[in-house]
Amino acid sequence: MRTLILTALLAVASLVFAQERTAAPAGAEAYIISPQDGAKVHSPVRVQFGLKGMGIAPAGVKFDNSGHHHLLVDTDAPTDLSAPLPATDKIVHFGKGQTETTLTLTPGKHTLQLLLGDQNHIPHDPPVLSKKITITVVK
Ligand SMILES: [Cu+2]
Repeated sequence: MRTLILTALLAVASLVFAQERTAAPAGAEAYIISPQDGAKVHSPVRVQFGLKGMGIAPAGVKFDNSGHHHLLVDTDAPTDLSAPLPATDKIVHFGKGQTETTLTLTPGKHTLQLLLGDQNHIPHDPPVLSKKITITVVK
């Protein structure tokens, strides 16, 4: 009986939890327009963000089928996508709705990936995550 109640509670909790994530429309796609995967570039690097099937809205603004970009620099997306993305030097928020940035990077290989977040910086469901690209910064 106790197990049953616990199971029921967990089911309700997961439902509530799931509702906190904003749904992404089918076919939504984030992608890095430039630089291209495998490119050799000089720092500072201009990075341009692309988005298909959704619109850009600043953080804090609730608007259907929209979000703002986060650039993952030399890191993977967090495994728990139900929480707001932290703001670190490897997870850069573009909460004003920016669609490009300029990064200062050390020489060598770096990875870049885009992850869209909703008005609360929480990735959508399913997550709108670009392909991860690798670039090489040359001196
Ligand atoms: Cu954000």
